[in-house]
Parts: sequence; structure tokens; C-alpha cells
Amino acid sequence: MTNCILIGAPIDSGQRRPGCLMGPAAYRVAGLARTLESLGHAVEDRGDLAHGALRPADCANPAVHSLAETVAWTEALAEAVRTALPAGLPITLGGDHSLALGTVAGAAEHAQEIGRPLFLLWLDAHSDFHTPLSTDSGNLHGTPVAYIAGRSGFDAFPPFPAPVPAGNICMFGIRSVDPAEQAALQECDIAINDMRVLDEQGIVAPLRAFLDRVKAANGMLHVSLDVDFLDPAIAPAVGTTVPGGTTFREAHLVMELLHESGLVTSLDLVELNPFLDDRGRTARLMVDLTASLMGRKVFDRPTRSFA
Ligand code: B3U
Ligand code: MN
Ligand code: MN
Repeated sequence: MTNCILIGAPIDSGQRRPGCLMGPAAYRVAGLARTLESLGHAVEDRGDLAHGALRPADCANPAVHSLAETVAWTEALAEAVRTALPAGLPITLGGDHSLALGTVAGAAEHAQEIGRPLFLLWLDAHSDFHTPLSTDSGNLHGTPVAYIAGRSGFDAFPPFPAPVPAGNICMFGIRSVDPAEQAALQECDIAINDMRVLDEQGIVAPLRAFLDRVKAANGMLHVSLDVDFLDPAIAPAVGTTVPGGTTFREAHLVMELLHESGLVTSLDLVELNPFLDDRGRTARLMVDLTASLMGRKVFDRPTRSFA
């Protein structure tokens, strides 16, 4: 039994298409709390977070927008996740992916306090490895991994508490990387499991290899699940659809392996835009994937242990 702590993060400032701020409400309507309870977990819904007062913030890149708001969200979310972690498993309901600037900062601070290394699993079509200085779109939802990895260019933000070493970061589902991200990723050893890797090797072997490393290091594991990790045919409710995403079966398998590992310590559900949904199917799919991550299975069988 896990104490699941729901944190609503109605953030829209990291991109330009309004609607993600309805995400937390959609997850509640789709029955996230009752689904988790039916699996035997305790659920504490802390409601929707609000950010504090905005302070002037500027950036040398004129494309960047909503900087002050995103900084204020980052501060509020870091605090919310840091204080939730000692009490259970924070599940942050987005909101666009800029929320991970804050959630992972909070997790990193907690990990540092208790002396455990933090690992990051990034499930996304995009690598989100821009800095505020390199982004062409100016959308800060394309920047959290760079912040988490300790890249420079985030002067407007609080310094990242304890940057996550590149070797502790693993991405799956990648199929859209901008040239500036590509160049930066080539300089570091973040594990990038793009669709080519998944097509050639399947999703299980590279995921198990990563989870084995987390386990061996007694790491904490933050999982950040972007709706566009999934193929748009099964998950249309996202502003930045990219064809060729993971299938229903692959996505559930990832979640089941994560459950089996027992390693996940915090989770983000991001980029759901209910305004773009088809009768709630994407919201329901995200709830079902969370259920698989939290132990729902079709059939109980002895599983491979994560030694
Ligand atoms: N890399 C592009 C596109 C993008 C990143 N994250 C999303 N889209 N969701 C950018 O705007 O930074
Ligand atoms: Mn993303
Ligand atoms: Mn994405």
C-alpha cells in the first residue's frame, strides 16, 4: 500500500496553446483517486496548487515568454513535492511539462536531504533539453531536462538544488529533437532510447537495464510521463502530437515493469490538454497507465525479481 499524494498543477505557461490548465480537473473526472483506492492505496488529494507573487524576470532570448510565471510555478512545485515526499508518492497532475522544472527540483532536494541519488525517467516524444537561451519556440516546456541536468542559461530560476548526473537520466519515446538539443545531447551521456532503439530492441531490455542501475545505486526514481510519449492515435489530447509514438501495449508494459521494480518515488502526468480530447479517452488512458504503474494487472504471475 502506498500513500499517493495528488498535487494539481494547472500550468499553461510553458507553451502557447491554452487548455493544459484543465488537466488536473480531467484526471479527477476520469477517476484517478478512486482507481488508486481500488488498488488498495491511500490517496490524499492536496488540491490544485497556486503560484506565489510574480517577480520581474528577464532573459536574453526574446522568444522566451511567460518567464516570471514559470519561475513562480517552479518555486511552488519544488516546495510541494519536497514536502510531499516524506509522506508518500507525489503524483503531480499537469499542466504542461514546464512543471517538471519544479517537481524534479523538489525531488532532488529531498534526495539530497536523505543522501540517496536521484534518477530520472523521461517518457516523451521530445528531449526537452533546450535552455532558455537555445529555444526557438520560447516555450519553456521544452527545457526541464536541461535544468535538471545542471546546464547553464537558467539564471532567472532558483539554482537547481543538486543537478542529476547525465548517467542517471534515461529517455524513452524520443522522436522530435531540435538541432540545438541534438548538439547538447551529443556532449553528455543521457541514455536516449528513441523510436529506433525501441523498434530494434523492444522496450523491455533497455528499461530493465536502466532499472537495474537505479536499484544497484539504491536510487530514488522520478518518472515524468508526457502524453505525447503515446501515439496520437490513442492519445489525441496533446498540443504537440508527433506521429509514430508508443503503442497502448508498450506503454502499459513500461508501467508494469516500473511497478514490478518497486523503484518509483514520484510521478508527473503532463501535457494533457482536455480541450483537445476525444470524449475523455486520453485522460482515461493516462489514469489507466497510472493504475498499471501502481499495480493493476490482468493476471498475477511470479515476476522476475530486480536483484
Ligand atoms: N523542441 C520544441 C518542441 C517541443 C518540446 N516539447 C514539446 N514540444 N512539447 C520546442 O519548442 O522546444
Ligand atoms: Mn515534454
Ligand atoms: Mn513532448
